Amino acid sequence: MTINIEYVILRHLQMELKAPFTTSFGTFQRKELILVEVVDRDGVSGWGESVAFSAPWYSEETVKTNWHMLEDFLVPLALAEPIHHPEELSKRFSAIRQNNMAKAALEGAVWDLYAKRLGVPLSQALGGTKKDIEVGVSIGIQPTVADLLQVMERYVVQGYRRIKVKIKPGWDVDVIRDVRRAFPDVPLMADANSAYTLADADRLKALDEFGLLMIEQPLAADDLVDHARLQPLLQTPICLDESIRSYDDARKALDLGSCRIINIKIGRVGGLGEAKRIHDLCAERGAPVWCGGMLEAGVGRAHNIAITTLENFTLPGDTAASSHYWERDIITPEVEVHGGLIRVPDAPGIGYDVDRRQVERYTQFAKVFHRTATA
Ligand code: OSB
Ligand code: MG
Repeated sequence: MTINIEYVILRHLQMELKAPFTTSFGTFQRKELILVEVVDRDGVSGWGESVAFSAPWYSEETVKTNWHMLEDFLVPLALAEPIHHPEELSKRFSAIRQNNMAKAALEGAVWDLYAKRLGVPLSQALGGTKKDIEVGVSIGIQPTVADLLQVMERYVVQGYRRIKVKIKPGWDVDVIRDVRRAFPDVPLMADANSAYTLADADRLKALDEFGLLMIEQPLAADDLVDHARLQPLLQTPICLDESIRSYDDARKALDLGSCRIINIKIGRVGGLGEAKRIHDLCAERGAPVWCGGMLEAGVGRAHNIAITTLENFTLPGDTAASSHYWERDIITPEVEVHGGLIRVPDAPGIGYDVDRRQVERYTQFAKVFHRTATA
């Protein structure tokens, strides 16, 4: 197949979160995001979403650095020549170091277009087989433990398949003890977003008694070595998030024993192709994976659902319902969760319609990039 991209539209959106979301590195009140639309000669559109945040807290990328990378480097590469497969575009992008979220946003839009041209759901184009996916929910740090228990209750009742609680020094062992007392049987995990060091090993070890499914990213965002020293001290499996930015990072982490589980975020690893390669490697090595979240709007959520249909995504991911974060999402239908399951859409591409009226409502500015006449 040949994909001829005629033009690309970058839109800068701003969406208010229903409730502030707090992690060990800061609080989010709203989400700024870049929506990427690639349009081919027949007027078919593919959609991607940059998951970078406004500030460089989670990683060094931001909405502005993503816009810069897309405008000045990545979009020109996508428009330069026809594309025969999304992987060909990833290869073109490999000449540019890092900037994985910017790459993933455009690569994801081309994957959507590619699947639409094939007339198959994106999940199927990626090799996924599941018809439903199991999901959990991530709960931010709350003002009090009572607030946390109240919020948790809501999601447990709704049937989410596991609950993730954010922790940081001073909001950890005591909080998890109270949570366990209130919900003895709920599948539970904790995410530290790099808030600890090896010196805190005893504190992390104290979490062992609560039967957590895993502890996510306890140590530094760029570390594999200290995690490899920590893991043998704990019964709780370590899951890496921030530390895994590529297939090679995943390979090294598994070789070193830095973790037993990997959280795959499409943006963090540079796209659906790399996400799939990490998935395949983990399947070979017997390490389960799950799909993380970046407070995505509907387009990003749809991509997460598609990749989660691959076989070795055996643990519930963070792809909650649209209504968990948004008053009104940018896709129709919105992502719905029933009994902790999302039904995988079977329409071509991402399988949800982008609601252009909502997109316009949230768009602050946009820019169109045309193929140069000679290409
Ligand atoms: O570490 O997984 C994370 C949100 C913002 C930044 C980092 C993370 C998170 C979450 C929420 O845990 C994921 C989601 O619900 O989208
Ligand atoms: Mg995380």
